Amino acid sequence: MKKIGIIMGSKSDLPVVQKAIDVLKELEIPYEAHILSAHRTPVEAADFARSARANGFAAIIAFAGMAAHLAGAVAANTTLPVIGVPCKGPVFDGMDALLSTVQMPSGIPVATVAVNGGANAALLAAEILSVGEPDLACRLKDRREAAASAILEQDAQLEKELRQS
Ligand code: RP5
Repeated sequence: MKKIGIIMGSKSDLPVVQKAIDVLKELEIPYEAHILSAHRTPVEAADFARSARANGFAAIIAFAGMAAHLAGAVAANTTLPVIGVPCKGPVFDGMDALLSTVQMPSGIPVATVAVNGGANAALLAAEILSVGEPDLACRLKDRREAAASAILEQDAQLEKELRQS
């Protein structure tokens, strides 16, 4: 199976990145995670993106906060799918990173998920990978069904509690 690349602009993004790692591990998807910044290590970030396809990656998830141009800078250097995760910063509650990540000019797409949306980014990467991986497609279906069952159980429990109160 091909790998998912995870890159974060700073180690301070790790709590959001961890949500993605947890999902990839649960789905048994190989991944590599690196700290690579579009402004602090621009050469290394571009090198990673340029060699990603040849290095066996299927998609890249880029996490960054503030003036978050990491996902766009990576997307500029690869034709692999790039998923951007805007991370909440100290001043604008993540709105700065959201707009910086989602508002890519035409021609270089970045599939942007919610602010701090690490889990959904990993699920989207898994769905991309599952096109050529039937076993992974089954694991994704099972996960959806388990999540739906949990909600239906909660619903039944809530109904019971409300009847008793
Ligand atoms: C971005 O700046 C990083 O992705 C991080 O979210 C933010 C702040 O970085 P640190 O100052 O915490 O290293 O490049």
